[in-house]
Amino acid sequence: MIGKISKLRDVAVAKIKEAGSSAEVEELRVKLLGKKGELTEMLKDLKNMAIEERKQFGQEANALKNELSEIIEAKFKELSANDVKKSLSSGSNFDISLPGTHYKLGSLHPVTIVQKEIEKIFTGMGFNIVDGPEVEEEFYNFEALNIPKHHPARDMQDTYWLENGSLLRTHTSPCQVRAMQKYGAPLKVIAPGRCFRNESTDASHENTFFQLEGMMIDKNVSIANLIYVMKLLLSEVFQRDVKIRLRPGFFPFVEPGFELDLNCMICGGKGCPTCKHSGWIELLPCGMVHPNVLRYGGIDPEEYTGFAFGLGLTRLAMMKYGISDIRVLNSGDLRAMEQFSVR
Ligand code: FA5
Repeated sequence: MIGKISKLRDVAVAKIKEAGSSAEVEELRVKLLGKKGELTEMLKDLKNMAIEERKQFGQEANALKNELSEIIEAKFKELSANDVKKSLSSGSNFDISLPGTHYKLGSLHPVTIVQKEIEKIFTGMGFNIVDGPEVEEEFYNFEALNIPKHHPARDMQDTYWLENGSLLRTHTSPCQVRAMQKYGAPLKVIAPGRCFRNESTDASHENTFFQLEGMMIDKNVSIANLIYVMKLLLSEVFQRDVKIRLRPGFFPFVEPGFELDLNCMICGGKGCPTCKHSGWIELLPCGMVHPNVLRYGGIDPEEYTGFAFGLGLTRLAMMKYGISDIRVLNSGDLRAMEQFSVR
């Protein structure tokens, strides 16, 4: 039996050496080592052998299996290297050493990248992410935010009305009331989303842009909590200290209300078209939730207080990535978008 093995070895090694193509080598591999291959067939005789002979035959057969596998592998490599050389020297147009066709993967939009970063920061603080409809009811966009019909505050947000009386939401603040009604207090939510205003566009205004609403309601929530969270948000997004200014701001749904402006990162505060030559970008209005709004949300203002903010997400992306004109972000121009590519 041992003689059979060495005979098989000699024949197999010679045939593998002679093989001229990968297909031939593969055929030999199957013929020798495959399930019905010659070596496998030989091993079937093991059961009829005496113990001593079985041990020796088993060892020899295993060693041959390993040796042939290695020789076959080396032959495959040798043939494929030869194929490349042949193709390069034959003058053929087909160069198999060229890399394959490269299919471009898409990349995330800068606003989406910043949105995801902020979602991570807030979910880390125990906030939930909620959503609201872009086609909104007048009640949620205005009334429930303490802006009754015919109130001059409605003029601050020129609105696209639909024929059925609904509107394209002008801000993400309607999500505040929807979240309060759905989840009650205590509440910690953020609501990123698209907003629409009938505005003429310029370097920092679009008619379609993104905001990210935030709201925290609990017992004893104060302005100190609000300022802490605003500072944390900005330092996490920019990963450095940024210059801001806080000033009083009027929004009927908060009292007191603030405007939080960011020192313009396009011009470093010197003044440019992006900041309308003021050196500051209106970014993060915020305030303590008005008792009427809490009531609309079904929450008792005697028991709970809260803060809310409405971050200009598109403007934040502009500042973070140094994009001086907001219109680039809605342009669909891949040359601009791909620069921020994070997949
Ligand atoms: C509001 O929309 C309020 N709902 C924000 C708020 C929420 C205040 C909660 C208090 C409490 P304002 O109209 O200022 O506020 O818009 C908020 C931010 O959205 C602005 O600071 C700005 O960064 C961004 N923004 C507003 N209009 C546009 C626009 N046309 N294009 C791009 N960004 C805009």
